[in-house]
Amino acid sequence: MMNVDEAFTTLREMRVHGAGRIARLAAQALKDYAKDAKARNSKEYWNLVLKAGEKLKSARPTAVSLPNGINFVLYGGRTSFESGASVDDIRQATVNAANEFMTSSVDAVRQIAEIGARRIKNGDTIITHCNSEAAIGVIKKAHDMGKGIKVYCDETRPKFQGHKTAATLAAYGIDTTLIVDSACRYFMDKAERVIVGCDAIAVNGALVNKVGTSQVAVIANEARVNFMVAAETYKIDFKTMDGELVDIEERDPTEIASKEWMDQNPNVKFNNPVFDITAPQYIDFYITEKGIVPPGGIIVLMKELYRYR
Ligand code: RI2
Repeated sequence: MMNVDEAFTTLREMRVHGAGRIARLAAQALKDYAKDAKARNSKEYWNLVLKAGEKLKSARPTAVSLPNGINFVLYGGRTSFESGASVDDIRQATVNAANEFMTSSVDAVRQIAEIGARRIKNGDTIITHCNSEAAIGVIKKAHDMGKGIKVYCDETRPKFQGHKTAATLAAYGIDTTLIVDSACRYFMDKAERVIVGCDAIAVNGALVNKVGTSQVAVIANEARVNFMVAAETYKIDFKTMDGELVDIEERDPTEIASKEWMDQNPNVKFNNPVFDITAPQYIDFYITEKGIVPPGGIIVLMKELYRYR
């Protein structure tokens, strides 16, 4: 059990990362809060829950799974609140929605693994970037199916989440090689497929994912290597439908240079965006829990899921 402030700090400091995991952690924290919050009446109770939800949503700006997960939970509670229900009934509706979100999020990762693994052929060499639960699920499933795959993992500066991916895949018995990000083009000639995760999907089918993903996609396109994205549908960013852009999280420069080096080089400026945008023309398809979707099909999914925005 984690209170809202602790969850906020855990997310902000990236002690838990990965778009799916952060959404589930936030949904769990909101559920725990909703379970215990004390109020004299429904309006007061609902305002408290809304405020807690807003705080959690603000912990990280880019991974839209976070606001979408929270909005799903709030949708459950709000429907009950707007029907004039008692505090206890709204409480129960909010808790139920949180449980539903967490269960369906885990299920989605499992379904994506099943669907995506069928797109991997025997003996494929795969490149992956960063640390994505959904992408790892596909790779593991292909291995379980006896496809004899080999994986190159970009180390993924600045936080080296690729090390985590490499450790996970190697421990699972998969032939795994860690490479530096700048060696990606060198190894692309050896690959048949790239598979990455997703932090957000825009209305035009563009992918927002860990910085460096767009370079990998352009290189894959040049080498005619299949580029696939493993993405749960709650990573669709509804605000892009109204023309809003996805905020790109800029993190502390100490992630890319030491304090000591900065002091020695006071005229050097720093930029540390942690996500970038891959244009739809570089993406072959998204693997979602609802099936394979080309970038141009994202708008159809958006319309279907719009009520949770
Ligand atoms: P899953 C991560 O972001 C990476 O960008 C990764 O590709 C994406 O979330 C999706 O991860 P961060 O939280 O939901 O490490 O597939 O900044 O695990």
